[in-house]
Amino acid sequence: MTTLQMTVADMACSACVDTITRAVQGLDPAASVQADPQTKQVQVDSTADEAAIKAAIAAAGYSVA
Ligand SMILES: [Cu+2]
Repeated sequence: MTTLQMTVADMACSACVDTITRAVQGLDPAASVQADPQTKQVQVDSTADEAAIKAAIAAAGYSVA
């Protein structure tokens, strides 16, 4: 299990959080996602590859750094 901390600057509301959570859990159903639209920080605990998680979030329409 790896903990990743990312910045998703265009995450603006709880619907964005839901979209991002679903995108990550589509990759790894066991992933834990904590996302805060205020700070733009997303923390993911997952066994999935970092690049794959970032790609899934990007595919959902968000820019991830
Ligand atoms: Cu939103």
